[in-house]
Amino acid sequence: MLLIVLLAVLVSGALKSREDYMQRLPVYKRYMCALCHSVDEFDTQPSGSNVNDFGRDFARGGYVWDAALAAMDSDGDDYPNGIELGDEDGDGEPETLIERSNPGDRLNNPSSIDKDTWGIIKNLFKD
Ligand SMILES: [Ca+2]
Ligand SMILES: [Ca+2]
Ligand SMILES: [Ca+2]
Repeated sequence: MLLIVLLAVLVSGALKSREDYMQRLPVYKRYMCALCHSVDEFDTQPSGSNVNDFGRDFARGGYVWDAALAAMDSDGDDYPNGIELGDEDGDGEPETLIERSNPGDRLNNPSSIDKDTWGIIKNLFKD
C-alpha cells in the first residue's frame, strides 16, 4: 500500500505534460492540450494557470471520463461535453474518430468548426 502511494507521488511529480490525463479522454486528436488548457495552438504552453472550464470539471471528477462528465456542458456553449468530444454517452467508446469541437472553448462548437478551419487557413497565408 505504501509502495503504491509512493509510486503514485513519484509518477505524478514526474509528469509535467499531463499526457496521462489526456489519454483518459475518449478522443484527443485534434485539440490535444487545448482540450483542458486555454492555449494558443502555436505559442502558449499549457500550465496550471490556464486550465479551462472543461479541464476544471475533468479534474473535479478525478480525471475520469464518464457519462456524468459527458452530459455536462463545461464551457456553456449549449453543446454537452460528450457531443463535442465525440462520445455522447460517455462510455469511453467514441462515435467519431476525432473531436467534433473543443469542450473547453465556448467559441468552438460543432457548428463553428467550418468557420474555425477557415480562420486557420487564412492565418496560414498571413504575413
Ligand atoms: Ca460545451
Ligand atoms: Ca460512446
Ligand atoms: Ca465548445
